[in-house]
Amino acid sequence: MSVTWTAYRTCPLCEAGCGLEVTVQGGHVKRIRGDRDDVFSHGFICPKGSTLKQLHEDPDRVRAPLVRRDGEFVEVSWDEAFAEIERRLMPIVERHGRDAVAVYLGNPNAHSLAGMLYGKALVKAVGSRNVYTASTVDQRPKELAAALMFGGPLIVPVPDIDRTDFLLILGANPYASNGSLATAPDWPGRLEALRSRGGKLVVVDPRRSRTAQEAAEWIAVRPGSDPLLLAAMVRVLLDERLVDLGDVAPFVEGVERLGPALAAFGPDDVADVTGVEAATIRRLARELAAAPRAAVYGRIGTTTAEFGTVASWLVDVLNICTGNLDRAGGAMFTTPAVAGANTHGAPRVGRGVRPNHPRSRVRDLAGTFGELPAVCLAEEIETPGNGQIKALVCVAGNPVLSLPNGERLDAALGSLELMVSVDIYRNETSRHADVILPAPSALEKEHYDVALLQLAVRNVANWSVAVLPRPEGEPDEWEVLARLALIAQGAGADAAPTVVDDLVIGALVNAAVADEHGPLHGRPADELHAALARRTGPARIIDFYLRSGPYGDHFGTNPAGLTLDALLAAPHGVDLGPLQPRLPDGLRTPSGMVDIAPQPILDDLPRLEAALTRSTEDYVLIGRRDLRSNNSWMHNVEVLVKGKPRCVLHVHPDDASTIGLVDGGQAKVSSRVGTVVVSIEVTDRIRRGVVSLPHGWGHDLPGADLEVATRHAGVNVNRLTDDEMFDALTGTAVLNGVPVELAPA
Ligand SMILES: Nc1nc2c(c(=O)[nH]1)N[C@H]1C(S)=C(S)[C@@H](COP(=O)(O)OP(=O)(O)OC[C@H]3O[C@@H](n4cnc5c(=O)[nH]c(N)nc54)[C@H](O)[C@@H]3O)O[C@H]1N2
Ligand SMILES: Nc1nc2c(c(=O)[nH]1)N[C@H]1C(S)=C(S)[C@@H](COP(=O)(O)OP(=O)(O)OC[C@H]3O[C@@H](n4cnc5c(=O)[nH]c(N)nc54)[C@H](O)[C@@H]3O)O[C@H]1N2
Ligand code: SF4
Ligand SMILES: [Mo]
Repeated sequence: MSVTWTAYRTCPLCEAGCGLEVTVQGGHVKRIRGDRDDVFSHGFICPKGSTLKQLHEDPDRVRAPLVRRDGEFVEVSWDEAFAEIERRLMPIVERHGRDAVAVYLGNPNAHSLAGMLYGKALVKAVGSRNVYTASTVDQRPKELAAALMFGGPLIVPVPDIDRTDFLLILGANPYASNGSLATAPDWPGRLEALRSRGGKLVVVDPRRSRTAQEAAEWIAVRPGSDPLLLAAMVRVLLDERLVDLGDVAPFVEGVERLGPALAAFGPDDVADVTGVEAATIRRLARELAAAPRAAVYGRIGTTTAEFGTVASWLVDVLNICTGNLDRAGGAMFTTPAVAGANTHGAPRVGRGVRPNHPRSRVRDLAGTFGELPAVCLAEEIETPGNGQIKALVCVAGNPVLSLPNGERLDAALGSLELMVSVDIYRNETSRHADVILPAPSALEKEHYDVALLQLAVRNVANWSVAVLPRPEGEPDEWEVLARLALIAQGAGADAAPTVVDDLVIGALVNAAVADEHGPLHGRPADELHAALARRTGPARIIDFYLRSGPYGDHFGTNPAGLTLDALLAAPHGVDLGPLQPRLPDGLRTPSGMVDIAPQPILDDLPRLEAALTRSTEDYVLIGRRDLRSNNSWMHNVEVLVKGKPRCVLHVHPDDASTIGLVDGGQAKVSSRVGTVVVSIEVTDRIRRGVVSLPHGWGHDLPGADLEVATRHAGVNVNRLTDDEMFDALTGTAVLNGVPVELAPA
């Protein structure tokens, strides 16, 4: 007899965090559908959500540690795998120092308890300056702008899309991506609701994306020129005396510096380069100022671009100047239940950002928040000298497909003395590993969206239990990271992962007890530890975060408050209400004010001014996402890749006829760093002079073990993107707006 039961959990695949209803029968997943009772997603699900079943059952998923012996991967026990790592890693540390060991943390770390709660401990234990993450091919410019303006990389205002009247989106396509740095299940439904309550959506994108198609207005900006468009809009507000800071006025400093800083960027100055008429820019600025409640929101198209930080800054300058910061229907700050960046510590007190730190060894590029730009990874491996990378620990990352100049990086990874991958697949990147340590499948893990719920458009809390048990003897992913940390620290391959767990919780408890402004100030640490003692691992940490957070039970002093037990009793999540104004107390800048004109960003404006006179004759390449892809790693799921190939180059009909490209034919696309040959789709859904190719494809490399993906290989667009193109302030890669040459193939 097989028992049937239903589990409710949050989908960990993208930032939307939809609630799933998982039916399990006889230990197997029978069906996954949207959880209609989920407090945030109300049953919404995209085509990827139900494929957690296929991912779990994928025969290619790595299920036991693999060690490379004589060029072949062989399965070994966990103890053997860790012993192998210790045996090979420690001599590298001894001979070359800690900087010889690099860490790369990929995107799924932001979606996992292991990555969020123990990733830092691993990085600290390795003790190297060579720390890289997917953030520098993604949102880092927004994080730097937020840190300078509001006091922390995660103190990012999110568009209050459920209550706004006017939403200006630049470089995001939530109909495909389901949103990013603005957590909301069912973006499409929320945008439709905006429209039906009479609101207006305007989309700025070189492509007529699905989101642009649904908008009242599509503005086909030239790639990379968003900051010019945004600067000109600010100029219109200033020139026409439309600036009105609203309730946050007393907490904003530096407004008087905007005018002089942006003098060169009037609508007439930027019209040619942006491809947007001056009259349109003026009208947009006026509409934004006139809307009762409005929000400006920029994403990947604005951050992975040459002036990513300037563009990210200007998005919020517009929000502030139109009185929309921190008000309902504007751009607001979440009050997360767990690990909020500004829900503990002294209000309006912060340490500031350390600019231009650390510096990379080879090119002397600026790092951010203790990380080096991912565009430096290949050269730091290739270039001999003190500090050269000899070993790499790659956790949940696929840099061969996700970083610019992928071919160079592919070769560089092949030259390492040691590479360890913590991954669920032997793919384009982990095929270079000497040891692959598998993470459990998502269904075998507990979950809480520690990072993404900090950026949610509503305050919610939701804990997910593991749906399926881990096979006997298989460690959880946090234990894998903890054991790696212990090895790197010199504690040995046999040290118990609980040592790291105890250190992590101990540090959190101590900090909370010492926090004069927190609810646990002065409480005996022992008492708190005793109250948490029923649990270990991520569950204990989340319990602590919940209980010490803004809605918590504060270990007894607020008995009705949140605890992990309370979330366990609420499998569809707990709704904590719409976003509330957070200023000024939520600020963590050294001045205690919003810095609307941070000097490091103003210092980058001469570079932007130089771009005003730049030639616009080159063809430029941009990316795009598809609802059924998830970066590089879900192409081994048949139901998601079947049908028409999606890795095709979009070309405007006029450009196609000029170059001699035909729909369904092939194009040779070349950039400074490489060439690919790819199928063409001729479409007017893209502006002239721009071509688009999605990332995450190119599954034709030998040594990977991806049966389905190999049959739908596509090409790696990052063989065209250039590791010498980056946002000056953060080193973030330019993945949109790469000059290319096109020819029929
Ligand atoms: N040209 C271009 N390039 C881009 C982008 C673009 O728009 N254009 N986007 C960029 C962005 S936004 C991002 S975030 C990066 C992503 O860059 P990466 O994070 O480097 O790459 P992913 O494709 O997300 O690969 C995730 C890896 O984690 C593995 N994995 C999946 N689940 C788990 C898990 O639970 N545990 C572990 N240990 N491993 C797991 C997968 O098998 C895969 O190898 O790509 C960037 N690259
Ligand atoms: N289905 C699916 N969902 C995903 C992912 C995925 O791979 N697949 N990846 C996840 C990740 S890691 C992230 S970071 C988010 C990203 O989420 P989004 O930022 O919404 O990502 P995209 O869908 O790529 O939308 C970016 C848009 O920017 C446009 N664009 C390109 N260049 C420019 C430019 O210079 N200016 C302007 N204004 N627009 C430009 C592109 O045409 C595209 O429509 O999505 C997440 N969700
Ligand atoms: S939108 Fe994102 S979170 Fe929701 S089901 Fe799809 S992949 Fe999962
Ligand atoms: Mo991303």
